[in-house]
Amino acid sequence: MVAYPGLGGSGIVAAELADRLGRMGHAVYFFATERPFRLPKESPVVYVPVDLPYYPVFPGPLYTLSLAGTLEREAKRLGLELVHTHYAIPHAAASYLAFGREFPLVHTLHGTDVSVLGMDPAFHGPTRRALQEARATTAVSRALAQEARRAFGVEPVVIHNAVDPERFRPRPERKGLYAEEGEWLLVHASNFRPIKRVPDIVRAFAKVRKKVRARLLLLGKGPEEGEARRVAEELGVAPWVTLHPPTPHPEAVLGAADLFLLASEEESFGQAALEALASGVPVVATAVGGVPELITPEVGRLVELGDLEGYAEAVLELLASPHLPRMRQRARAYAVEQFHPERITRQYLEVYARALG
Ligand code: GMT
Repeated sequence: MVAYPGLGGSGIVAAELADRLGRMGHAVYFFATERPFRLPKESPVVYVPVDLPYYPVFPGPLYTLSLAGTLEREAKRLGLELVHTHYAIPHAAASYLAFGREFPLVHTLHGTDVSVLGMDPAFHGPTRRALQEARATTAVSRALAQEARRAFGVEPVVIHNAVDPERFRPRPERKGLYAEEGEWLLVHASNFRPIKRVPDIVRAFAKVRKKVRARLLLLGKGPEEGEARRVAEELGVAPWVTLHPPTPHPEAVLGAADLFLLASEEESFGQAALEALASGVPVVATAVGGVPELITPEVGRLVELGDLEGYAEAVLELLASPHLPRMRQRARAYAVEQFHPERITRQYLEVYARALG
C-alpha cells in the first residue's frame, strides 16, 4: 500500500484497508514518509519508511524518485506481489517508474488527484500514462470515475469508501462534553482547506443560531482555521463556535453530534460524512461531486453550493423534525449495510485477483 500518511481521506482509506487486509492474514506493507496516523498501533501492517534524501543540488526533496527507488528496492527484499497506491499524484507515476507495466499495479483515485492536481499540465502526462498502463484503476465514486474517464481516458472500477461501524457508532452520552444542556451540537470535520468552505459553515451556523440554541464544533486544522475564527467573531457567534484539534479518535466527537455539516465546493465522496452517518448522525451537505451518491433524502439534506440561506433552512428543518430520531437510526443502518468494511474489502480483493490474472 502506498499513500500520504497525514490528515486526509485518502490516507485514512488506505490505512484502514491495509489494516483489514493485514488482519485477514495478508502480508501488507505500508510505504509512506511517516507512519499513517490512522493505522492502529497493534496493526499487523508493517510500515516501510520512504526517506527523502536531500542534496543541495536539488531544488527540493525528490519524493517521486525516492518513493520509486524505495519501492523497487523493497519489492525484491519483501517479495511484493502487488502494489496498491492511493492518490494518483505522484504515486501512480512513481510506482510505474519503479516497476513498468509488467508488475501488478492498482491505483485508487480519491478526488483532487483527478480534478485539480491531475489537470495541472505539470503532472497530467506522466499520470495519464501511468494510469493507462496499470492493471486496474479504482475511483471512490461514480462521479469521480466519470471525471477520470474524461481526464485520463481510463475506466475506473467504482468502489465506495468503507466505515467501521463498531468504531463509528452513536455516543449520545458524550454530548455533554461538547455542548451545554438544551443546545444542539452541529459538527464539521475536515482539513480546513479552502475547498471545504469552512467559513460558509460558520456563516450558515450564524443564521441557525438566530433561531435555535446550537453549538458548532469544528474538528480539524488547516489553512482556513483563521478565517473561520474571523467570520465567527464578525458575525457574533464566536462563543458558540468551538475549534477542536484533530484527533486520531474522531468517533468520540462525531458520535455525540446531532447533525454533521459539509459545505465543500468539491468532494468526490466525503469520508467524514460517512463516518457521521455510521455514528447515527444525519448530514447536511452541498450537492457536489460524489456527495449525492452518499447522502440520500432518508439520511440527510443536500443544498446548492453557496446557498447559505437554503443551508440554514435545511439544518433548521431537520432539527425541528419529529422524524429526526428515526433519521438517525436510518443513517446508521444505511452506513452499516452499504459501506461495511467487509463488503468494500471484498470488492478490492476482486480487483486484486483480476490484476494478478
Ligand atoms: O482529493 C483530495 O482533496 C484529498 C483527498 C484526501 O486525501 O483527503 O480527499 C478525497 O478523498 C477522500 C477519501 O476517498 C474523499 O472522501 C474526499 O471526498 C476527497 N476529497 C475531495 O474530493 C475534495
